[in-house]
Amino acid sequence: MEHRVWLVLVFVALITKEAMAAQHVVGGSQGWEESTDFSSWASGQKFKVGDQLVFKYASGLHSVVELGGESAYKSCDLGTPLNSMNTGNDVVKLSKPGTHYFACGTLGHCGQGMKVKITVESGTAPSTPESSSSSSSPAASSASTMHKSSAALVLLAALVAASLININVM
Ligand SMILES: [Cu+2]
Repeated sequence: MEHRVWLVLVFVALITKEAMAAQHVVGGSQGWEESTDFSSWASGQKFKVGDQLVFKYASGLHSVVELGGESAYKSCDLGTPLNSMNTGNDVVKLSKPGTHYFACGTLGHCGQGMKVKITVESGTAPSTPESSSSSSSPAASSASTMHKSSAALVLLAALVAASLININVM
């Protein structure tokens, strides 16, 4: 009996972890391309701390440059990047909440719209829903729905666990 409870707990922990971290292929099936509409792609995603971005493109045609802030992003100023990558399969781990700015380093591409702004929610601390007052962040409302959906999943897993235990007892 004791063992079974532990197994169930491990199972629940695995499900929860799976729900917490995700990999986002930037631009979806179109990938990192001039023709992709990155703002609509990004608006359909939820980015959490621990998630990964994957930039997929033909190496040599494009590259990935991480920009320092909003103004560089708006003006496509690629002069002082935080990071740059060019393998064609570049993985970026979103290790902290906040906004990350990426653009293509190929001349002219950023100006053509080949850039994306990623807002990362602080989704790893579900026990502090109110205290994290990220002021004036538009992500605040979606962050709370995120917490709700993860809580629902944990609850579901707990219900499954409870039913397994009950069956075993009987
Ligand atoms: Cu490009």
